[in-house]
Amino acid sequence: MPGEQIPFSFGLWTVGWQAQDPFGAATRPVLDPSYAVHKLAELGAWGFTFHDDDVVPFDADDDTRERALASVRKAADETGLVIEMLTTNLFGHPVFKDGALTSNDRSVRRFALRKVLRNVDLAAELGARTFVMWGGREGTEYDGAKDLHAAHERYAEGIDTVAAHIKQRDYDLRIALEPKPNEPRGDLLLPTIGHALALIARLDNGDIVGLNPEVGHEQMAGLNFTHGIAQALWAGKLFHLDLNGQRSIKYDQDLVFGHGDLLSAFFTVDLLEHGFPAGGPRYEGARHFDYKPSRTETERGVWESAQANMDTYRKLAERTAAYRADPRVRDAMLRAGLFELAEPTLSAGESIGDLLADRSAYEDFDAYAAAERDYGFVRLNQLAVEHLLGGS
Ligand code: 3MF
Ligand code: MG
Ligand code: MG
Ligand code: MG
Repeated sequence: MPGEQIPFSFGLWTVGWQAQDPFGAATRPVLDPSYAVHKLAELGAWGFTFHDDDVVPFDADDDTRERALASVRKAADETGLVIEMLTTNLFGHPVFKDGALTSNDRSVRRFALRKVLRNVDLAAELGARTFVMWGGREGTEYDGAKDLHAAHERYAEGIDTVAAHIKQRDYDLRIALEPKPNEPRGDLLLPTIGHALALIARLDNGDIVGLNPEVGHEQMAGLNFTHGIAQALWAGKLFHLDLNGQRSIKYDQDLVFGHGDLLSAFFTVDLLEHGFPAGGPRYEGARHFDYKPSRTETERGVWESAQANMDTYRKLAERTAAYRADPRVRDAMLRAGLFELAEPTLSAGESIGDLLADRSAYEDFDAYAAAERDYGFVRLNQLAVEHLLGGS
């Protein structure tokens, strides 16, 4: 990662979205991928990512594929932008209408796997270090429509096969699963970070499989994104990120980062840029945006919205740095007991027997006195709000 520069990257499908939605046609023309790469470079991005189908049409013959890829590769060379992640479109074509790796139709599952493996080879060739797998159509509208035990078996089989291929070819590549609770299916498999972590724990090749959590996806499930990525970090599984904005539990909005829950975005950036207060694992990957320029925007608004993601993130990086450095915040953190939590509950070498024998822990413990403790969490949060609003 470059020293001072925050490594921002964008999916080509974000700025390239033509803004078709379930109720209306596209409002913007096709954006040439290599043009988009040049524009992102001008705006100060560090890298970009794409689905196979973002660059190469689904039905393309080999020559067309080579030409399309050569043009994107040339754009990367000319701009110095890094192709840091690749992913596969397993949701757009009608063949995937009942899923890909978990389609009831075995021939579709085998086709999906081949599409992924081909794209894994491309990712390695282009030097990407992360391979994202979002199961956009792995799910159901009706609970009786799928054997849910078999579906999890097939999902694990599919991911394990991709991971085994990466190992067999000795690629420097890790898989990042992207959870999402629903949309486009009524219910998706691996709906949240926690569900995905539980599946990874049962894989044969889970050592190279982690997560690509998306802000809006967790918030669509009513969950706290910062808590989610904190658990993924704790588990050593935060391989990549999709940053965007979402306003509460509703359809997938894909707003600009910070245009949803701004205070939550403050603490997300605080964690990503400054780590846990008492130390611990840090996120080292790209600050990757997966958003959609609103349907109302022309090309001008597309680039304004791309810029807005980076500007907001940068401002939050500054404001959170000021928050961490503020002596009043330090005092409030001490009052809140933030650093006490890093101390193990049992002392070094203390046995369960020792704990049971420790009268001060129970028999002589004054629960009523401890209940009087003043944590001052509101004061701490108000200091965060003050910094978010521009200092005090
Ligand atoms: C959908 C998404 C996807 C994934 C993408 C990357 C189209 O809500 O977030 O974007 O991020 O497929 O794997
Ligand atoms: Mg999304
Ligand atoms: Mg995403
Ligand atoms: Mg989204």
